[in-house]
Amino acid sequence: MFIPFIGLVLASAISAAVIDIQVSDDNATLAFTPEAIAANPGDQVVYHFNPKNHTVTQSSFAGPCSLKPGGFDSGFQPVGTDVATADRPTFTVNVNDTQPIWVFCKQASNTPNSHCGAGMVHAINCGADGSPNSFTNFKNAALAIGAQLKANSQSPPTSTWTADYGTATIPAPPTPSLMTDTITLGNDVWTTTYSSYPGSPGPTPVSSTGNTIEVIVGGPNGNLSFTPSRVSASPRDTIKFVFQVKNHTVTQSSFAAPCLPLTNKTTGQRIGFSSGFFPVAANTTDFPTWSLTINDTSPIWAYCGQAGHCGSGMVFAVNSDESSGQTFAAFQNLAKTLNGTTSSNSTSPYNTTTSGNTGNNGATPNSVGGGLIVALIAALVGSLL
Ligand SMILES: *[C@@H]1O[C@H](CO)[C@@H](O)[C@H](O)[C@H]1NC(C)=O
Ligand SMILES: *[C@@H]1O[C@H](CO)[C@@H](O)[C@H](O)[C@H]1NC(C)=O
Ligand SMILES: *[C@@H]1O[C@H](CO)[C@@H](O)[C@H](O)[C@H]1NC(C)=O
Ligand SMILES: *[C@@H]1O[C@H](CO)[C@@H](O)[C@H](O)[C@H]1NC(C)=O
Ligand SMILES: *[C@@H]1O[C@H](CO)[C@@H](O)[C@H](O)[C@H]1NC(C)=O
Ligand SMILES: *[C@@H]1O[C@H](CO)[C@@H](O)[C@H](O)[C@H]1NC(C)=O
Ligand SMILES: *[C@@H]1O[C@H](CO)[C@@H](O)[C@H](O)[C@H]1NC(C)=O
Ligand SMILES: *[C@@H]1O[C@H](CO)[C@@H](O)[C@H](O)[C@H]1NC(C)=O
Ligand SMILES: *[C@@H]1O[C@H](CO)[C@@H](O)[C@H](O)[C@H]1NC(C)=O
Ligand SMILES: *[C@@H]1O[C@H](CO)[C@@H](O)[C@H](O)[C@H]1NC(C)=O
Ligand SMILES: *[C@H]1O[C@@H](CO)[C@H](O)[C@@H](O)[C@@H]1NC(C)=O
Repeated sequence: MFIPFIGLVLASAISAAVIDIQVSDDNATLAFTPEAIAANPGDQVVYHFNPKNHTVTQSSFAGPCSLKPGGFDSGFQPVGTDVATADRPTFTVNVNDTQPIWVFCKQASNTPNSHCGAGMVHAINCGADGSPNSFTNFKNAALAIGAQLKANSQSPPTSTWTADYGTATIPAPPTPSLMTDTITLGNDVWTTTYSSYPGSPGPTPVSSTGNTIEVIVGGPNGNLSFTPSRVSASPRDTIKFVFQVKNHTVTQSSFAAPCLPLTNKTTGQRIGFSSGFFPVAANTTDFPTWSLTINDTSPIWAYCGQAGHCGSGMVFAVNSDESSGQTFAAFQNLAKTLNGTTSSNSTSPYNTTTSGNTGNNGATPNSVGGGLIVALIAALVGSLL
């Protein structure tokens, strides 16, 4: 009865391996070497700390640069350049199963100098290349967080945000956190990296086609609104705009320029969506529609391009972060302030500025994140075809 038990212990002791990982190197490279390994239950992974001041900290696939609740953490291990290799500290992780283990260095966390954001991450038993939880996807998510942290740090302090035209100060944009998720929908499994804002929906589509959300554009008695004027929508949802009598559009803008088409600040090219004009005669009963697919959870701002409509408050938002200063109401007030007939004299919710300012705040961190997200979504859509 005892003999098989001893046999088992011996077998596992013989097969257990010790796997050495270098944490940085004598050139202060921000990397673990090797970056990704496979290990069997019972194996020991020994991390060797090299000069500078690093950590071996467990994270999760969804949050590559954050301590996983209950996860392991070596703490900071400062090593002088004069310390001999044999005297450098180590940290050992015992592998208990074949589940993936995600690791990062937490030095300078949440700053533009984040080691994790520079790609200093490591994985044990991650998915194979091409699979949703591959090391490549994990490291790219960490690098995206680093890029976002750098972009955020370049944004001016709150007091200097101004509208792109006119003379109004505006609330600072919300700071998104980049999240990575593995999404399963039927037989499709993929990863997505997305900007998460407080109150924004998650990246999980309700189905491969999403929900349809109906929005009335205009309405009886010369109604100059979108109804509802703010919606929450998940990726793959469709917003179906139903055009009422008159001649409206739904055209994408930005918070800082509420009544102008969204453009690329560098090239001046229009990059946003627009329905174009939908003239609807007074006796119409069958109202034309125009649909927009939602690709991510970042805030989307839009307006009606018909003369005078935007300035009277005919604006629309998807997934605006209502816990930030950039709420739907603030956006609508800004449109009225900048394009309304009473703009120059009306009491604005924002202080108007008289000093010459650069008005160059359109290069928001959002646009950096947004471009990235669009690219990832495009890749996702492509992979599903
Ligand atoms: C450090 O960099 C030098 C020069 O690029 C290279 O020759 C050397 O192999 C590197 N050392 C390590 C430990 O990577
Ligand atoms: C190592 O880094 C941590 C976090 O930045 C810091 O608090 C600590 O003082 C550093 N240790 C040394 C010896 O530089
Ligand atoms: C393996 O199990 C031991 C004992 O429960 C635990 O201390 C250790 O943290 C586990 N390893 C990992 C990677 O979770
Ligand atoms: C809003 O005002 C700006 C600046 O005067 C102007 O360029 C823009 O065309 C206006 N937008 C609309 C929809 O009237
Ligand atoms: C704007 O255009 C430049 C040059 O083509 C491009 O590199 C950049 O990614 C664009 N930005 C956005 C937000 O589309
Ligand atoms: C709709 O409005 C646009 C812009 O004002 C105008 O060019 C177009 O002629 C209008 N269409 C109709 C049928 O009134
Ligand atoms: C709608 O009214 C216009 C004139 O205002 C008329 O020319 C047109 O025939 C009417 N259409 C329908 C479907 O009744
Ligand atoms: C989502 O992507 C599609 C296809 O690229 C594009 O036509 C659409 O305008 C995008 N939606 C938004 C809200 O940008
Ligand atoms: C509005 O401002 C203009 C100058 O910008 C001024 O001439 C006009 O008297 C003001 N109107 C009111 C009602 O204050
Ligand atoms: C607006 O101006 C008043 C008086 O100059 C100042 O006390 C207040 O802080 C300003 N508000 C903002 C949001 O800048
Ligand atoms: C347009 O007007 C607003 C108020 O100004 C109402 O809240 C909306 O319900 C109305 N929309 C429609 C389609 O009539």
